Amino acid sequence: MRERDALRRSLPPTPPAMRHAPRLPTRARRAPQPRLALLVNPFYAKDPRASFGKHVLTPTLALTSIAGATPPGWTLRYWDENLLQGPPPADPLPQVVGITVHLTFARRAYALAAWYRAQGAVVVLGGLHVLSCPEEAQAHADAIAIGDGVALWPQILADLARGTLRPRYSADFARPYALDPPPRRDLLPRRAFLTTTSVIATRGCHNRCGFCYLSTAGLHMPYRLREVRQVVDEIAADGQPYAVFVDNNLGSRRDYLRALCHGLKPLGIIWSAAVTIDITDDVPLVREMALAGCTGVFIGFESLEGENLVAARKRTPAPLDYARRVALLHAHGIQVNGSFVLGFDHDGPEVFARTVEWIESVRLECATFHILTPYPGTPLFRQLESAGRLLHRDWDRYDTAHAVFRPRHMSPEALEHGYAWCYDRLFSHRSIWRRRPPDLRAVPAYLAMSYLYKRSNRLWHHLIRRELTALTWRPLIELSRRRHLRFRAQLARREPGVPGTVLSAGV
Ligand code: B12
Ligand code: SF4
Repeated sequence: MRERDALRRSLPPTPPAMRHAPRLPTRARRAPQPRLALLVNPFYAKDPRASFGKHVLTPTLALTSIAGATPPGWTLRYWDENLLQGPPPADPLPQVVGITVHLTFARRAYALAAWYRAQGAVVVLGGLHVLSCPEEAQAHADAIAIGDGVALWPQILADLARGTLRPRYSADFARPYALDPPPRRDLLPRRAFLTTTSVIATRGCHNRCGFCYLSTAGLHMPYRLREVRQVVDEIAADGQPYAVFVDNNLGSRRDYLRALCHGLKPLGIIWSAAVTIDITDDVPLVREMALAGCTGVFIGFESLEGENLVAARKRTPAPLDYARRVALLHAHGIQVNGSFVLGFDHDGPEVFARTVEWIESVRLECATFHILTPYPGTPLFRQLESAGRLLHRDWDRYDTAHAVFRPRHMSPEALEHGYAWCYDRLFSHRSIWRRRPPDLRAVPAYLAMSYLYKRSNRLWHHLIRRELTALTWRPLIELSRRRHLRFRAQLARREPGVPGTVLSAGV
């Protein structure tokens, strides 16, 4: 306990706006404006150890996707509480408020629902947490949407207009993706995000790891692909230099990714995506990704301990071979943001130093740490619950920054302490410097990006409030894009299979 307090003291003070949702003012019941719909992304507390910048990297795609499916005749408004612009709009009062719910911000979503309902608006809740805990969500809404909101939102609005709203709507994620209309990115405050082009090409994953939300009981999410043309047109229409794919795993179907790269190449933009490390089995595909603008991949390494991966049912190459695979991505100018889960059953207190030292030794440009978190409905949740190892069900703390279960080889406090230590070490000057690219020409851009992303939390608060995110970040993106275009011209001239130096200063 004393250790934890010492850690808290070592943190710079977090601005209250990053920790607490805005107060909801008292308002009387009144007549809502017919056919006005408001879509809300609720506030969540930010972990002061991690970067505040990541919360304004891209907007949630859930709300813009639903917005795209809104029938004609409705006026739409979009509100993201994490942009720190004060309490959400209520004047005029919308007829319907759609709120997206993840478990970490479920409490805030329910508070918003109560506030809007008390004034006379109809509230619809949807999102991952509604799917995992429908009974809980039902108590807070006029209607809940379980599953694919793009299919359900038009039905909900039609029923509402007819006065036949039902309390519960369900849809799986199996309908053809080509039917989905393009997301309404025009509703977004464009200056507030690094890029408004968060985009999705596929749904699902070839894996089903026991801790992943994809293994939630009742979630039917077959691997679905969108038409390459649809995805490329959507990206081109948004006109941004950088796109972020929010797919669970863009590399699950290699033939598809190859075709997508072919379509993306002429756009001349840069992009990043989550893939599994086995993508490096296919070196020509990695090359095609690089030639198509990929400057960064987000990879769930999860653990360097093979037994943890087996227990989690993650099919992945051996951790001993990870370093070679990372080097291969680097040789193609692709930066690696690794995701690591701490607190598995085969993790002892040595896991923290071992993980960070490995990250430094292979020069991962960035990494995120997550305390193992059992999401309700997953095999991991059932396993820990039946073993009596869950500490509580306070969803606010199921944010991967808190230990919510009893780890096998350490105390919950030691796990939280180790997690915080990992971030402190990763964001230290020493670690940033140790992970610099070997090519000196790429170092200034790497340092600028690292310092802005990892060591500017106090600044981020102001940038977010004043909607300066795009303005501040954009020059670095443009620099990365230009370096990438030069790099890829060289790569195209190189014989496939010949490793090169890292020139790209990608995102
Ligand atoms: C982009 C992203 C982020 C971004 C932005 C998140 C945001 N709130 O907007 C950033 C980087 C900030 C982020 C941070 C975190 N994230 Co995140 N993130 C994602 C990611 C990759 C994409 C989300 C997305 O846009 N999906 C696409 C949309 C279209 O899908 P969808 O949300 O499921 O929405 C559909 C339906 O659910 C439904 N629906 C959704 N909302 C509504 C609302 C209404 C009214 C209706 C009718 C329907 C509806 O319709 C939609 C269309 O079909 C997902 C993984 C994934 N691929 O989904 C993880 C994910 C959502 N994140 C997760 C986590 C754990 C976090 C963190 C807590 C991790 C951390 N410690 O950093 C933080 C904190 C954020 C928080 N407290 O929620 C988990 C959530 C687990 C859970 N059960 O809730 C996920 C699933 C990743 C994972 N594999 O575990 N994240
Ligand atoms: S590989 Fe990643 S996205 Fe796929 S099931 Fe495992 S954790 Fe989920």
